[in-house]
Amino acid sequence: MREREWNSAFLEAVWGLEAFPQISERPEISLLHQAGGSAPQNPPPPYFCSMLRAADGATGRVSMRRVISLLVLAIAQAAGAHAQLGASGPGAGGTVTGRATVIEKGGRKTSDLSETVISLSGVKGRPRPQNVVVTMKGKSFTPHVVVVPIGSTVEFPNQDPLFHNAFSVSGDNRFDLDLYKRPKSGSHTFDHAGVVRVYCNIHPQMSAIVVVTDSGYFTKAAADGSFRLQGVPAGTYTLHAFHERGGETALEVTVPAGGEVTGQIKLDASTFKRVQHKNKFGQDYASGGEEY
Ligand SMILES: [Cu+2]
Repeated sequence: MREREWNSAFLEAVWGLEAFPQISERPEISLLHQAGGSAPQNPPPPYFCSMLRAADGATGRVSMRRVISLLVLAIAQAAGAHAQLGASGPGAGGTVTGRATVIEKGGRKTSDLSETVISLSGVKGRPRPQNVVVTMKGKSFTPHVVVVPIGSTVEFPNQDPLFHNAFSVSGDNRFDLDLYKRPKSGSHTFDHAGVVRVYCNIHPQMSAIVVVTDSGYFTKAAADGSFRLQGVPAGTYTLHAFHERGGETALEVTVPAGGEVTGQIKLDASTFKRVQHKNKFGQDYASGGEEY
C-alpha cells in the first residue's frame, strides 16, 4: 500500500473520514493554525497546533503529504487526550464564542465578569479530571469560583494559623472536611455535575463555589464577559452560564464542523439578595462565628 493510501486508511479507521484528499479543504485545518490566541482551560492538544505551525515555518507551504504525515503522527500522540475530551471527529472541531452580561439593580451592567462560568454539556466522552487548589487564607477561600470537569479533585489547604473547615450540602456533591489549620490540607473529589457551594463551618463569611461540568469544554469568562471554547466536536449541545448573583442560564448551540457559533448570554442579578447560609447542621451560625 502506498503511503498516502495507508494514511488515508488509518485516518478513516480512527476518525471515520471519507475520501481523505478532501482534508486539505477542511476548514479545521485553518482553525488549527489560528488556535492559541486566548487560552481556554482546555485548549485543543498543543501538538496539533505546534506541529502544523512548525511545518509552515519550515517550508513556507505545507504539502499534502506532509500534512498527512503530521496528522497521523499527531493523532497517534493525541489519541488518549482526545478520547478523554470526548472529541468524536478530527482534532480541530469547532468553536463556541460569545459574551456574557450580568444586569445589576437599576439596570447597571456588572463591570467584572471574570467569575462567570461558561460550559458545554452533552458532549460525548468523559472529560479528564483535574486537580485544583482553593486556598483558605485570611478567612476566605481563594479563588472564590472555580470550574472543574466531573471527577476532579479540589484541595483546600489551610494557610491560616487557625482552624478552618470546608463543607458543602449541595446535593450529591455534599462533603465535610475535618477542622484543620496551617499547614494541613484536605481534599474532595467531585463526582456529580452541578454548582457546589462550599463554606467553612466556623466562619460564616467564608464561601466558595465549585462548578462541576460534565464535559471538558468550560472556561471562566474574561472580565468583559467574552469567552471562547475551542476544539469542540461538531454537534448540538447546551451552553451553560453561571454567575453567583446572576444565577444560571442555558441555551442550545449547534457547533458546525470546523466553524464557529456565537452565543450571547444575559444573566439577571437585579433581584439578587444575599441570604446568610446555614452551618453544616442546617443551623444559624453563632453570632460572629466561633474561634477555635
Ligand atoms: Cu474558617
